[in-house]
Amino acid sequence: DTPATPDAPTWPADYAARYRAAGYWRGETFGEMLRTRAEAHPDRVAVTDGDRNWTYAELHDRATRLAAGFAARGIAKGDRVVVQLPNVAEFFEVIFALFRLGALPVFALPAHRETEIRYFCEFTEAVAYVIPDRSGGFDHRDLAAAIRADVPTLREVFVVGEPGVHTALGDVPLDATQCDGPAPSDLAFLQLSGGSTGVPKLIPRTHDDYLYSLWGSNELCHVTADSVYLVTLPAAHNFPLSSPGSLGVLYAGGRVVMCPQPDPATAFPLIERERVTITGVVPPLALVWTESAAGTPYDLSSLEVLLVGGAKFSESAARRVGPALGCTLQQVFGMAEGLVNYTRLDDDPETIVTTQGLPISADDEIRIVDDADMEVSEGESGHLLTRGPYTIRGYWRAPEHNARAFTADGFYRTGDIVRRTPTGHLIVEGRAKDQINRGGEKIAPEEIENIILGHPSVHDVSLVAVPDEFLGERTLAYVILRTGAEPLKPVAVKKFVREKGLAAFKVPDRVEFVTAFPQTGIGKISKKDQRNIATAPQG
Ligand code: J2J
Repeated sequence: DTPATPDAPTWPADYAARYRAAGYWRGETFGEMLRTRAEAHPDRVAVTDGDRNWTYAELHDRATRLAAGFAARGIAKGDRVVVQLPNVAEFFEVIFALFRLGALPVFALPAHRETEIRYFCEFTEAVAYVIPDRSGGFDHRDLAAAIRADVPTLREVFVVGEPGVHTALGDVPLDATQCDGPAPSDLAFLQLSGGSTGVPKLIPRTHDDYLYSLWGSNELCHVTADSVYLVTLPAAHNFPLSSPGSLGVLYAGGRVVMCPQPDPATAFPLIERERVTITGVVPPLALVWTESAAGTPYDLSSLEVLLVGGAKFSESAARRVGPALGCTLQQVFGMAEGLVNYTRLDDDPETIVTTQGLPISADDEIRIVDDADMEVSEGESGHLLTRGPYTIRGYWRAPEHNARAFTADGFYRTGDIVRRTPTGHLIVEGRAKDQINRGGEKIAPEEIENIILGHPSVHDVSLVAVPDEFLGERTLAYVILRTGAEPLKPVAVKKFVREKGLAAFKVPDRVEFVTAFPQTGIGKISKKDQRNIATAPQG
């Protein structure tokens, strides 16, 4: 008998032993974390969502009962459950119930549509899918029914709200079933990678490693039981979840406030009403908030820290944050694969506005290398490689990709180009991976190119980033039509992508028809030349 193939590479035993000995991995699980907090301060509010205030005792009780209900419905340790919820309190009820069972949430974003969800369900052999009834004007129940009809492993769809043909979360039976929970070294969930390949990769995070990233972040972001964190970005994204995010604040015994929309008209009144102390936003939102703060009638004085990350924050915009919002800017350069860097709250103001910070851990190993994997000289820019106590050693069920994305000795190739200042702060200079960063939302060109190639009139396509003042980057699809094909309008290409059922942010912003692509010396498409052509002055 050959041993079962593990789903993902993990830390070698000597590294795991070192991370435990150093006190990073404390042998806790998410289930235990919530239980101990609920015992220590049952009546403190854990989650605020509109007029609902769930105490720690209530959240724990709900999660416990839902875990039993899920178990009664046959969800077991190791099973995958795709969770696609907007910023509602039930998000935490569901994920803590799954954590208790050792079932793995697969964190979909609210923007994902049929193509992405079908892939997550098929690839992870998910047994269940959790959705809202409607969100952002979209009815998730029909999509869920279509996927359930096609994906044989998918037995259950649970709905927050009106269930339609599915099961309401509130109707899950509540029989108390005993089950062995997960071990601290077990996987807790699968997070999504920003991606640079045809299909998104899944990131396996353990209880041990993720909990370390939380309390490590809490120290650097000064999160305590008095902190009130506003979940401004989509709750399931790694940034608002863990940097220090909702889970960091729950770890500390603080309060999490759900923000249904990130615009100032929604967020500012919530900051005033709930006395929010800390939140995290992407650069385009930071710009909008900074501009709106001037004339706002709302009292934002409770806000102490604004984290900005997910994409490069321009120095000029960074300078405006403190004065406009009356809080400390904290830049964060993180990734769902692990490594997270923060500027320190007591860094001098120049460092805060010009760098993307230092790693959480003294044991985050950083290498900055050239194309041949040789270390560059100090201060030069190069590829960022990293290894450490909360950075994965491989993606889930992706051995071929892992061979490229990790070095033989386990460093993750981030695809980011950085340089290091004499104080060790990292500055993000660019990107080597074929990924587009549209205001923090990541797009893998290959995924969109494969879809556009499915259009009968299209011979070839190349998706590139073009600079954008607001979003940082937008997308441009260069399309070569088949000889003899009817001419197409740009909108027809966009419509084609949209109708395939993809997150709206992946629909190309611009489409241009060309007869050939610029080539590199060895005959590959030169995306660099295409980006340059796109930005060259016209005429
Ligand atoms: C430049 N590029 C950045 C920054 C991320 C905290 C914050 C962000 C993420 C995140 C996260 C950047 N300046 N400040 O998970 O916990 C780009 C890099 C990086 C990629 C990771 C967190 N902050 N980036 O954005 O997995 O290219 O995580 O490799 O979505 O975003 O994307 P993602």
